[in-house]
Amino acid sequence: MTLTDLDSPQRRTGTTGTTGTDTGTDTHCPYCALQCAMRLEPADDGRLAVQPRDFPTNQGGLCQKGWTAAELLAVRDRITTPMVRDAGGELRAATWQEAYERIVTAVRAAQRADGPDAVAVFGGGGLTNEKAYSLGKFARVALGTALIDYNGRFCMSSAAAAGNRAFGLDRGLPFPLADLGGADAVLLVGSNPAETMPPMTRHLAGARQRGGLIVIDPRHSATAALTDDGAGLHLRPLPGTDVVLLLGLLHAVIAASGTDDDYLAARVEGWGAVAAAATCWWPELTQQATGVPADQIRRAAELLLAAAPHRGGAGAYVITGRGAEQHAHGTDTVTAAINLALALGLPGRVGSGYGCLTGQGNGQGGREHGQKCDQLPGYRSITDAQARAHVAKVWGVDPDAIPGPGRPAVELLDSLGRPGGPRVLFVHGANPAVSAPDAGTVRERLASLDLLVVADFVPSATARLADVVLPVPQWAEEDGTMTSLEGRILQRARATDPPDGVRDELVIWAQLAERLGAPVQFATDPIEVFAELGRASAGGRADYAGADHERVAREPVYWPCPDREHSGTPRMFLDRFATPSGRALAVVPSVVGVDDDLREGARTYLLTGRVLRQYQSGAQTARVAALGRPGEHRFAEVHPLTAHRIGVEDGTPVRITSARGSFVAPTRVTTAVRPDCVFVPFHGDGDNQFCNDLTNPATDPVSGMPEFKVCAVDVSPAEHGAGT
Ligand SMILES: Nc1nc2c(c(=O)[nH]1)N[C@H]1C(S)=C(S)[C@@H](COP(=O)(O)OP(=O)(O)OC[C@H]3O[C@@H](n4cnc5c(=O)[nH]c(N)nc54)[C@H](O)[C@@H]3O)O[C@H]1N2
Ligand SMILES: Nc1nc2c(c(=O)[nH]1)N[C@H]1C(S)=C(S)[C@@H](COP(=O)(O)OP(=O)(O)OC[C@H]3O[C@@H](n4cnc5c(=O)[nH]c(N)nc54)[C@H](O)[C@@H]3O)O[C@H]1N2
Ligand code: SF4
Ligand SMILES: [Mo]
Repeated sequence: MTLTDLDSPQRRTGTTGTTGTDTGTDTHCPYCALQCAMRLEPADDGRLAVQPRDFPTNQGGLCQKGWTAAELLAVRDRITTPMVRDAGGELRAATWQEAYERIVTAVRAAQRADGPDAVAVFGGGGLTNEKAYSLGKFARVALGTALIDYNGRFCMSSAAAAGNRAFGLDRGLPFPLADLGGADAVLLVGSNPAETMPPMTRHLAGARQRGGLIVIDPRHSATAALTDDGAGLHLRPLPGTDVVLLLGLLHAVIAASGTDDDYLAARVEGWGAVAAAATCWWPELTQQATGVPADQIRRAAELLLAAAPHRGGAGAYVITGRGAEQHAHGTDTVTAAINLALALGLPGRVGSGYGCLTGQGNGQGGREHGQKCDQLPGYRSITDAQARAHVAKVWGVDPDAIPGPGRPAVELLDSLGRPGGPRVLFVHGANPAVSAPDAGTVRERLASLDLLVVADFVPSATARLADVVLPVPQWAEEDGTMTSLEGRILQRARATDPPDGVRDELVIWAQLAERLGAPVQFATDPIEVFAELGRASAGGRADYAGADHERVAREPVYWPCPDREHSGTPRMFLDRFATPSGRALAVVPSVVGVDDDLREGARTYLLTGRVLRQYQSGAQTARVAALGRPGEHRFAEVHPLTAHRIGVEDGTPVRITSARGSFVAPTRVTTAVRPDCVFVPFHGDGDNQFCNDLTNPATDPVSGMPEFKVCAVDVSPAEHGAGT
């Protein structure tokens, strides 16, 4: 097929031969970063059926989302034709030719009037490595814009920032997940894998058996419940006080003369100032600030110490999740968690470590190949002259033609359609109308654009606002690679043909690039794109040069893997960290409270997070009948004392109001939340649940990550006006 052959059917690559057979295809789940291994087998009804597959991360397990994933391929409202908004304001079916013409005309007009940055791109952490890479190149080379960022900014960006600062490199888990199984203690800070990565909890069994699972969460989450009955400890801080709690834990370790001083002397810089910063946080003061009893703080420190390698323990891990990170000072909180791990001599040791649990399917790879506004492929910096020269050579362009850094997601979304801001936006693999903070304002910004282009396979809330919708294949209908939470590159093989009418995004970008007069051609075969990505990443921090589709299907390949002979790097930092000195950098964290804090008229904290059977905005999982009835995942967890105070019972609708918006949901009375908090899942319910209309767009100064996890709200019975 030539690039100009516009209305021909979707290019067919066929399965790669390494995993696809008549009886099934080995692949991985379409959803989260655990990337559980599965096999898709033809079923009697002509559809595909999911079978779990043994793999080190999921050990043959799948959660309900994985089990039902094949239903996604048959959703009733699948988009199979391009759509454009007509003069009457309705979306109607169109040809590819017409859709492309609309796009090219609008891009040219906007850029003629306002320059290259009149057009912006918003990507996603679920895109394959090949697509993440091509999208970054499309933005910089074909559109010539600096303005690209993605929904991964909402995800683990504070952990990435803290990891880069401390270790000189960010790989979510710098060790295989299965290593956790041998540890005596695992500290989970703001992470709820029992709901968000259920098969992962198998790796916590060892720590639980030895009484060493410690969970820090204001809620008695399903994961906190795993610490019950002597399996460990649940520490329940006031939201947003984790940084103090972690300083208090460090204080207790120091007070017990428990720091690994040989390790600190040999492998860490800046320790003196960090130790000094912890001196004032003795457990009783920490209790006052966080609400966690001092004896629990001491007990947690003892558990960690007993597990630490320098004390003869079998090993310990400190792991952060979104509860620690999604705050206006989440980078500080993760830094405090890393400091605690350094004190115990954990990072860079076999059987111990610090890591963050990446979230989206390709949350790891998606953040390495150029979707971030300040980044080029291979985790290179866009401001580094050498990196620009290297990537420019691979792309066949002049280094000066590559734009500079753009704006991080929250700032980018807020600038849409404003004077001097972008007037055209491309969205590929995200649903910000539901998932961005202060989503009501984001929907207004999206509506104010000259042209919103959304590529998706379902009519997500964002797609429904679009002027042009481009239908794309999904997960099992395309070849590509994903990088899992442990930095392992996986093949996601094509198991079935996409419906007629949809077009692969690699083809879409190539065709648009050609129409926009891009100086170079874009490859459309995922194997070719992966090879190009390998060359672009060569010598960078996330070096994929030694990997290819066939190799990753055959054997474990963890990056960095600089050449074919290299065996990859399952465990990092064993000899040195990736900082210039080779030593980890201990940084003093600031202690800053919640940005939108409690006050008269807003006396309760709204916490947000996830439930087991829904994924993200719900664009995909709300369409899978087996995952619940409509409305089932819309609820507000309210403590019995709060319920009594405001006069509601189980099932009564409550109105939750923040400075930005309001949201109604049935009450679920439970002691799982603290009396000063309510918890709401942020998932869209058939795309019409906007709990993010309430959340605070304040961002972390280092990472740009927004404070999704906590803001001040008023809670009242829905039928009344203002509440207490
Ligand atoms: N079922 C399901 N699984 C998923 C996803 C999904 O949407 N649904 N999404 C995937 C993605 S992209 C991600 S990022 C991961 C997220 O995985 P997790 O980080 O495990 O998920 P969350 O529910 O967002 O947040 C975890 C916990 O943080 C707690 N929390 C809230 N505020 C605070 C605080 O101030 N301090 C502390 N310590 N904890 C706090 C919440 O009570 C919650 O239990 O899950 C992945 N897996
Ligand atoms: N209040 C609150 N808000 C949050 C969070 C929270 O904890 N609390 N968590 C945040 C986090 S961690 C995350 S990761 C974000 C995620 O937020 P979203 O960006 O909303 O994530 P998804 O729902 O996965 O949206 C992905 C969209 O891309 C489509 N899609 C999937 N694969 C492809 C593909 O290959 N190509 C294209 N073009 N489309 C594809 C899907 O159908 C879906 O519509 O939400 C954030 N928002
Ligand atoms: S845990 Fe994640 S990868 Fe595994 S089956 Fe569930 S959603 Fe899929
Ligand atoms: Mo995420």
